Amino acid sequence: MVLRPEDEHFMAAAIRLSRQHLGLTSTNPSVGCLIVKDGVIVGSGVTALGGRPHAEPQALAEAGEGARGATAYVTLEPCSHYGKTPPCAEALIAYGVARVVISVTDPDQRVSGRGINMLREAGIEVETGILETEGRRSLAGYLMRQTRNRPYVTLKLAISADGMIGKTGAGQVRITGDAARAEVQMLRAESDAILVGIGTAISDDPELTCRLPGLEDRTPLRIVIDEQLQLPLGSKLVQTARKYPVVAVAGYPPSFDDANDEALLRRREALDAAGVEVLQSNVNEPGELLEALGTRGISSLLVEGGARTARRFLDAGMVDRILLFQGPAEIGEGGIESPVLKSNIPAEFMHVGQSRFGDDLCDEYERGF
Ligand code: AOF
Ligand code: ZN
Repeated sequence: MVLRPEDEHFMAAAIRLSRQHLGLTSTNPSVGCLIVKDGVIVGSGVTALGGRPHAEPQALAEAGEGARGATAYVTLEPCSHYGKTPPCAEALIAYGVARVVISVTDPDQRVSGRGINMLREAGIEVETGILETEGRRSLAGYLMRQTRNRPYVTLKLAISADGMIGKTGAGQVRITGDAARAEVQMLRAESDAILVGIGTAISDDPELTCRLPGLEDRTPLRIVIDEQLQLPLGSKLVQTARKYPVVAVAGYPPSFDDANDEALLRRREALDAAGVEVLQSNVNEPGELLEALGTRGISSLLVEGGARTARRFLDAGMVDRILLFQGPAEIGEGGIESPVLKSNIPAEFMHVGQSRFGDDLCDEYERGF
């Protein structure tokens, strides 16, 4: 591997660029590409909304003749297949790029090493694995869905100083401040779907939308685990279902209780009529739901609570990342205990960073895959 001092710098910039379209490229990954000539960025591209065009042809078009002899930095191995667009590797060759620096190789079976081979066979110098940890992080949803047919799951919890995530009967309790809340809205914008349990849906009556100015349309698919279909028709979720889709996940109805079945069926019809999609899945096996979501193209899921739902996902080994936001105030009497605290994060998770948002701290933990 022949690295240059500037390689990590430009790859970091390409990764930052790729994040702009996270959650907006559907089943395609959001890839960043920079064309650099004599230390100057002459072209840049990020996978377009909806997934096409890919990043490279856009960056190359901007660079034009400047691409000849230049270095291309790409967060994912350039594709080698004729899919809905021609191969990006071919475009890099045609524009006369001399060197391609890649962070992550593509697990897509149509590509997987072939992109790199095409470039090398054309005499282009190729380096891979640059800032791979960061690159994999930015592509986590895509990589998880490609390799395991399920979304990458982030569990987000806001915890008080005494380790509580809420207060019984108190509805939404303010645990973190405005800066942390804005960060959570950003996380929503970057996710394909967001999920809560029915307990939280009833007690908090959350909207689960992205309300950052200008990013309202980046509200993810909103999912409620609702075994008995108790989601109130007057809830904010149901009331906004026609604007921002909502899925209620019902369990499989017990066949031995006709009266219960009948009532469940009526609630299902009412939700249907209100524009809520009802999906059936074994709610005790989050893996089953995740597979269904993966199949419909969801590659990142944000689990926002409550305690029971978080536990279910953790116990099933279906959490890939934990974000613990810690506020400075105590909740005290009547508090609902957090399913995880800094002191008892499951052993397979590694602490990868801490950020501050106003008076709140956010600790981030990851499990490799
Ligand atoms: C790249 N650059 O910006 C992206 C890539 O259906 P298609 O033809 O668009 O191909 C989808 C595949 O292309 C996807 O699974 C992944 O392998 C690759 N995505 N490749 O060179 C990009 N988004
Ligand atoms: Zn491509």
